[in-house]
Amino acid sequence: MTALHDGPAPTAADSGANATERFKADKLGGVANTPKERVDLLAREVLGAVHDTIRRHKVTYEEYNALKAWLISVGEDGEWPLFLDVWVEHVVEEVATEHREGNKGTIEGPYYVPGAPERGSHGSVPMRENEPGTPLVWTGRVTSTDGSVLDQAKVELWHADDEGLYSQFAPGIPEWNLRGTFSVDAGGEFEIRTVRPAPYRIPTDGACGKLIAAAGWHAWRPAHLHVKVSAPGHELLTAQLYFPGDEHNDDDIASAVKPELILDPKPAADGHGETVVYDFVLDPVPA
Ligand code: MBD
Ligand code: FE
Repeated sequence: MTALHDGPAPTAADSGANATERFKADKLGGVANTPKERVDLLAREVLGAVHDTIRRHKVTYEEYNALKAWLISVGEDGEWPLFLDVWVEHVVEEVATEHREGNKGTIEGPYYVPGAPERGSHGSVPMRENEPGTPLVWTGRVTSTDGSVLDQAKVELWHADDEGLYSQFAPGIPEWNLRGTFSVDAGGEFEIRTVRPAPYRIPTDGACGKLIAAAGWHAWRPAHLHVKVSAPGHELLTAQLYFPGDEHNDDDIASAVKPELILDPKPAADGHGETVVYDFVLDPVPA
């Protein structure tokens, strides 16, 4: 595999620190006003589940201290965003979107950055010269659940490179590499040129990696494209698209694969890379 970045190797602490800063910058505004009754209910139930587990399995002081040490290291490594998005977010997403009739979504994960460069309705995602990976041309259309064309829709795309690394979270990659914002044309259609991402392995040198090793789990997510699809008067769709035959589609560490999100790419007519069609259907904001 071509190593495109020279300089330091990616570390859990680097990507964790960046993900933590990203979260503070983008999302902290929305967390202040949880009502006291909700905090009381949820905190009591979660702690009750912990207490039940301790009693049922007769958790020892050694185990309690191992947990304490590990929780401290999650913070020190900046891995709270990674930990929560890998092992908790999928259920929050399930509950938040269960009313929808349009496209299935899935988790956002820790590596979204708002404001990626605009590339029109037919264009290439920002990429390096000789960006490694199979070229992929993706065409699609955005409609509402009633079938009407959403000609003001936007598709934000971000994904890992052919080494499984994300720009802005691993060192030595151009800032907006493989991150772009696309509009649609008058027919609600877009055409995006990118490359296939590699499967993603969550960092093994941080706290989440320690948990995975200690529990005998694996650290893999299947290869995936992240998207946010928006249109006026419609609910924001956050999703990921997957590739058929990936061995981790059935045991994603982040439990974020749904059958409706698996693409069906075909070899390109010119013999160079692949083409794929995938459309989106957005739900109107409830009245
Ligand atoms: C990812 O790339 C990702 O999408 C998720 C959900 C968690 C960790 C890394
Ligand atoms: Fe991802």
